[in-house]
Amino acid sequence: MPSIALIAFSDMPGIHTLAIVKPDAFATGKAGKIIAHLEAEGFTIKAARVLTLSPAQGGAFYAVHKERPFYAELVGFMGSGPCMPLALERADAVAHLRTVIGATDPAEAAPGTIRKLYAESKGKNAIHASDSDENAAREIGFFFDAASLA
Ligand code: 3AN
Repeated sequence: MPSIALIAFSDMPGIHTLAIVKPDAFATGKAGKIIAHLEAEGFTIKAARVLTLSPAQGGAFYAVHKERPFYAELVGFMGSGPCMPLALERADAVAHLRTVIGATDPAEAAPGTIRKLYAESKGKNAIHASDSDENAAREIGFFFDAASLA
């Protein structure tokens, strides 16, 4: 259950979202470029951490994909090295970040998007982004408590 402060943080409609710089981006030294790209798009970093997800953490975060054929691959990949969850703030945060990251498959991502620039495959696709305000609140609460949100 999120704390009262976290609910207040996440309740301002549309201005918060969660990104995760994925392990492939860390492995290829692209994390800094991706963060710079996000800042250039007007996102402010409200909280950040670097961690390697345990199988339990990865499984819980992606529980919504439990029935998908790539679930085990996804959880294994997300726990294969460090990743960086970022709580981000900007007007129209969820929709704008989805546009900035591009399509799931980098081969289909629009030119200039993060996945087109830095991702290599549907699985190793450099960055996660929340897909709704509701999921943004849940996902921010998954990684950050109220005290760690600026
Ligand atoms: P998105 O991240 O663009 O919202 P989703 O929600 O369809 O995409 O998938 C969640 C994550 O699952 C993706 N970011 C990607 O890492 C992984 N994924 C999706 N499709 C595949 C696939 N066919 N093979 C391996 N991993 C996949």
